[in-house]
Amino acid sequence: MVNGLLFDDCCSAGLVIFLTTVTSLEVKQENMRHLCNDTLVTLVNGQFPGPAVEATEGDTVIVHLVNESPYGITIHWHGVKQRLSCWDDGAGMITQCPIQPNTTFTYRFNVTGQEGTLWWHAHVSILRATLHGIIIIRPKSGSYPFQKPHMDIPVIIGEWWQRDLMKVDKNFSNGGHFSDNPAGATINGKLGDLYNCSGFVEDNFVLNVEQGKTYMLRLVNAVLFSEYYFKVAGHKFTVVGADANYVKPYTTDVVAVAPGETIDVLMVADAPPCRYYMVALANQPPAPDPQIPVFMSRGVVQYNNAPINVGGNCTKEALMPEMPDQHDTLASFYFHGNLSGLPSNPLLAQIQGHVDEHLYIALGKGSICKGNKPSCKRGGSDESIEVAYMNNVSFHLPEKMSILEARQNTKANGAFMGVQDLPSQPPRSFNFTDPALIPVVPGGKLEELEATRKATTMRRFAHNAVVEVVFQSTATMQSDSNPMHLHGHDFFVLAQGHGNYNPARDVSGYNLVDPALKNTVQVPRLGWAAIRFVADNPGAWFMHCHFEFHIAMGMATVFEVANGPTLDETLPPPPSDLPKCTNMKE
Ligand SMILES: *[C@@H]1O[C@H](CO)[C@@H](O)[C@H](O)[C@H]1NC(C)=O
Ligand SMILES: *[C@@H]1O[C@H](CO)[C@@H](O)[C@H](O)[C@H]1NC(C)=O
Ligand SMILES: *[C@@H]1O[C@H](CO)[C@@H](O)[C@H](O)[C@H]1NC(C)=O
Ligand SMILES: *[C@@H]1O[C@H](CO)[C@@H](O)[C@H](O)[C@H]1NC(C)=O
Ligand SMILES: *[C@@H]1O[C@H](CO)[C@@H](O)[C@H](O)[C@H]1NC(C)=O
Ligand SMILES: *[C@@H]1O[C@H](CO)[C@@H](O)[C@H](O)[C@H]1NC(C)=O
Ligand SMILES: *[C@@H]1O[C@H](CO)[C@@H](O)[C@H](O)[C@H]1NC(C)=O
Ligand SMILES: *[C@@H]1O[C@H](CO)[C@@H](O)[C@H](O)[C@H]1NC(C)=O
Ligand SMILES: *[C@@H]1O[C@H](CO)[C@@H](O)[C@H](O)[C@H]1NC(C)=O
Ligand SMILES: [Cu+2]
Repeated sequence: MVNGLLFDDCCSAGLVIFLTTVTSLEVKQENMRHLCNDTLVTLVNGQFPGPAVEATEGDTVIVHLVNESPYGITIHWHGVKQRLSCWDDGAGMITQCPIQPNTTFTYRFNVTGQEGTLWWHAHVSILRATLHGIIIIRPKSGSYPFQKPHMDIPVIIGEWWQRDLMKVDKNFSNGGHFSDNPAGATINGKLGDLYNCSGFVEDNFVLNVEQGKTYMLRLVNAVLFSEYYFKVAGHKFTVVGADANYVKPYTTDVVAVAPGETIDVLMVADAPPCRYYMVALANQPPAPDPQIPVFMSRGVVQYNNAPINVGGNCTKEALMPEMPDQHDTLASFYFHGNLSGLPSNPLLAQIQGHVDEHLYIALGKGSICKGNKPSCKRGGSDESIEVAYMNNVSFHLPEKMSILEARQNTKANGAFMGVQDLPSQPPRSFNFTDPALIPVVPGGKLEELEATRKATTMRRFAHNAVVEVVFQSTATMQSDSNPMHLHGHDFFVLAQGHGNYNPARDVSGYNLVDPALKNTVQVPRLGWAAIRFVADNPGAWFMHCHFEFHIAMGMATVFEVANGPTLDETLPPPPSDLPKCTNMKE
């Protein structure tokens, strides 16, 4: 058994984990100085981004979380399948109550049957802006389905916020405020030289490369808001993995990575030995959607033997890549459309045949009256607030007990805590993707959002049920895309399209041969995406949009998966030190 600290040359101290490792993450508030301002932020082990968790497939990971922050915290291991360990999933009020200030909790889980890049982040909730880090799972055999890269490089795209995030969260929960924006974008915690103040220029992330060598860039989008395009001037990528699943190698010069997604690419250092910018640029739908500032961070790829100043064939300035337009969302559509999986996955046969459950989920926005009043003024009035919904129900996070604890306390099929069924389809069909329905911000016409309601919703699936979900983005949610994330399972992405989903036309286009396996699907703006998975992991699994303001506004539900007939298909009882809601002081 070996464990130790390793400083990889790119960013932060990592924890190397073989077999079993006990490691500590200490959550604390500290000041960090950027853009001429000290900002109080919540960090793990004083680092932004937080430390890497590095493991080998099949390992058991044990993490002691010490919470010295003033907030209740949970940590979600994003994309870790958590087979039979739903209690350790770290979804606040879904699988546990928060770890209270000055208390600790130990997460234990296995990383079995997955290889590649995942990440961890706080799941209560907005604090994940600074509480996140990469998870790297390397193959046990040491061999990849492609030539072993010379080096692994985490590339974590983040945002730097100079606001009180708890207040921002409150604003989101009360309908969203377009003034609540980050101060800038970051690559591995660095804002880069596009950001400066009073003559002081922010540091770039610098990647030193050796000519002829192949680097695996492990991209993580950890931001609260936007999908990002990523390019390196003068270089191409071969996409080899997404969400800790290998994909059929796909060559491109631009990567699109949505919040919650991870993309692994190989980059050969085969350009003349100069300096090249790597750029992360946020995209956004065009007007009439309300516009936020352009967020762009850049780092530098520097060849070891490159002359720093003029000399040889290099220009003085590093070369800038030509980025897609910030309003060009088609580049994302094509990038995601070109991802396909390796056809060897054993679950593939199961989803090719009979489907047990069909869900068609419209992702939209409505309004509710404040203070439970039966009627009120809408259309931007103070009497109502805007909320996001799935099939016209906006998710209400339980307050007294976690869903999983309630499940444990209830007999097999009993109802609990007034949890309602998420409808299988939108209660009323309308032209979901008609741009005329895009609510326009103040200054234009007032928002006219229909009434909706808030409830804690769930769908219950029999053990091993084959589930199909079609997500429909709607114009009521502005014309945003929606990165939908499921806990506890990977799913196959069968198809995506623009406009309204139409089964008579679209089912025949499903890819049942080599679909990509993911935990997050980017549902295109004014479009749809279809997924299937086998509900084989008992527990209560959060399913939500990974845009922070959408989840804060209620775009979420829970998928409950029944225990199977045998012990190794049954969720064990909770760990004895699990923070119980009954012990919480509010
Ligand atoms: C950052 O500091 C500058 C100079 O002190 C100040 O003008 C600016 O308002 C600050 N920005 C934020 C977001 O606090
Ligand atoms: C995780 O792996 C360990 C070691 O193989 C095993 O003892 C344990 O039961 C596994 N845990 C789960 C939840 O499968
Ligand atoms: C946590 O402990 C520290 C140090 O003992 C103390 O200053 C702080 O008030 C405690 N926080 C809470 C929320 O109890
Ligand atoms: C929250 O909304 C209020 C009211 O619109 C606004 O004044 C404030 O700047 C917003 N953000 C924060 C962090 O409070
Ligand atoms: C500061 O940033 C602005 C805007 O990106 C840029 O025009 C200017 O040249 C920068 N100044 C320095 C000193 O880098
Ligand atoms: C500079 O470019 C020329 C012509 O492309 C090439 O022959 C030469 O090897 C290059 N020199 C360096 C140092 O890369
Ligand atoms: C793959 O990308 C190419 C070029 O961007 C695009 O023309 C094509 O439609 C994409 N394929 C899919 C299935 O999306
Ligand atoms: C939905 O709206 C779009 C855009 O206005 C329009 O092109 C399309 O025909 C409409 N579809 C239906 C079924 O009315
Ligand atoms: C949503 O439900 C409300 C009642 O809660 C109803 O008034 C409204 O018409 C429904 N809207 C849609 C789009 O189904
Ligand atoms: Cu969303």
